[in-house]
Amino acid sequence: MTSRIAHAGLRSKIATAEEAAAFIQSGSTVGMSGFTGSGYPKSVPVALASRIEAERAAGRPFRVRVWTGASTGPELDGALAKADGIEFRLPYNSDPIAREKINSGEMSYFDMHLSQVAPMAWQGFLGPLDTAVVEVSGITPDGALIPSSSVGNNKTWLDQAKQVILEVNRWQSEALDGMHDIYYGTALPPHRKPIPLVNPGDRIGEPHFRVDPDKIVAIVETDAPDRNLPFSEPDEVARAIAGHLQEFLVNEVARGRLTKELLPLQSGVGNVANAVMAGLLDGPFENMTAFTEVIQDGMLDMLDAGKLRMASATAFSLSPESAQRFNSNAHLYRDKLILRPQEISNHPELVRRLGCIAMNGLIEADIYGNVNSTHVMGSRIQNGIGGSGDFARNAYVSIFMTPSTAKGGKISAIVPMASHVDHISQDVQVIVTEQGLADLRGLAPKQRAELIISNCAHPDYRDALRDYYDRACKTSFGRHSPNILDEALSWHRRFVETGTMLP
Ligand code: 0RQ
Repeated sequence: MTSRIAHAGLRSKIATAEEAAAFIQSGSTVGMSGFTGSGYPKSVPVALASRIEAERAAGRPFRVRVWTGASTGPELDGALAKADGIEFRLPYNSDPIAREKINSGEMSYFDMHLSQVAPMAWQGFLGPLDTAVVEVSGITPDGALIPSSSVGNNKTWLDQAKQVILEVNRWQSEALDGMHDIYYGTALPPHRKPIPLVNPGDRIGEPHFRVDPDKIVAIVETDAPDRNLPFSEPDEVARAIAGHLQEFLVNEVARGRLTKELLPLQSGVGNVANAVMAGLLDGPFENMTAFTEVIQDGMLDMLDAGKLRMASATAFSLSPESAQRFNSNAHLYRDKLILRPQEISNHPELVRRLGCIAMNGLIEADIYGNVNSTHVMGSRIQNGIGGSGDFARNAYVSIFMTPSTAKGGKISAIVPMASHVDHISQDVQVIVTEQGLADLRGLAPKQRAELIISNCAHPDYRDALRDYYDRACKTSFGRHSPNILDEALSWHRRFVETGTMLP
């Protein structure tokens, strides 16, 4: 097996995962690579988890602070959370074990806008970074690092960490080399300059990461697949949502507000977002582009079909089958895909300049169109805000989509008052459920409520919402966004007490 480490001097740093994990101290902060199940280190975190368990068994408590790009895989968040080894986590988590620890109050979690992680680290708000653990797909003869299937915050971790551990994963396709665009032009205020990107396909940086070789303490060679969850086949509900969205976009073209190329697409995480991409595959749009965070199966299909001209993102988020398909044919995508640091893929300046069409999932929306993307019943974190805020506030049009009910109909996704707000009504311009679409642009709160209740709410909850709204209009303290304070969150209380929002 040929080594992917082409720098002769760095070969002397090759170590086992256990030897590498021994460089990490309890109480320290570790910046790991990884973004939605791709490009995360796969062997050092597992070795670290074993060490944490052994230390604890010997009566020595051992926990670390973990920073990443976004969610990772079971070998990172899952293994470390299971070992009870994470004291503090940022900026995004979707691992079920870590979620339980966060929701039971055992793990602190700072859920933040993904574009803000690197700037905040540079500004010093997050504290010092002790160790970077970064997966790469190779090391060049002059010691530059060829990124892997996600870029995330790796540039920042490599620059800021006192010591660096690398995993060189030969499972990653060698054809990834040249697909990345690592921009080194960011600065802190007051020295910031405009980011010179005016098209989603512009290259403004370098293909590789720079790293100070003296900081590298260990290099572990791996051969392990990224582990993303498979997407479920779009069901009737997802297909209906995709259909309403498609109709909306066709209408926008007919009115001359968009062309057939649309504008750069941003598509969020999850099954519904993937189904929407699948829907666009059959739509009348051509030569589209994406300026987004993750490339999902649906986008790969659109690239294959020639519907999508190119996609810019920070990571892949492919099902195991699509990851295999991409790996075998990666060279075919060389001119069509660009992976960038997440501070660039999600940069508000760029999202606003390009005029992205943002499409994100939600947990619940209220009748005025405030959106909760993160908290179940106002207190249990599901995943995190991720990049949805970066895109929603700055997009050309900000669309949120969801099935109208959750948990088999026991929860309404449209509620009198959102139990937590991630996206204020001003950042929410369109809401779509399988029931229909509400175009809220230019509407005042009461007009928004009429439309959301009629078009988006499930019939099982529609009358109750209308009844609440009618009474609120008559009795509310203010009549701009009428609410009945004692009742606004009663649907959530009913669910917590009885297991259903239905009376
Ligand atoms: O939980 O699997 O335990 O049943 O939430 O819900 O309906 O499968 O939808 O996969 O599209 O995810 C908002 C979570 C939607 C996602 C959210 C429960 C539901 C299920 C998933 P189960 P669905 P999706 C940029 C964009 C924030 C980050 C973001 C998300 C699970 O889109 O995390 O937008 N968004 N990033 O049962 C209780 C409700 C519920 C509910 C759904 N009202 N009450 N549970 N669920 N609605 C990309 C990145 O940032 C990486």
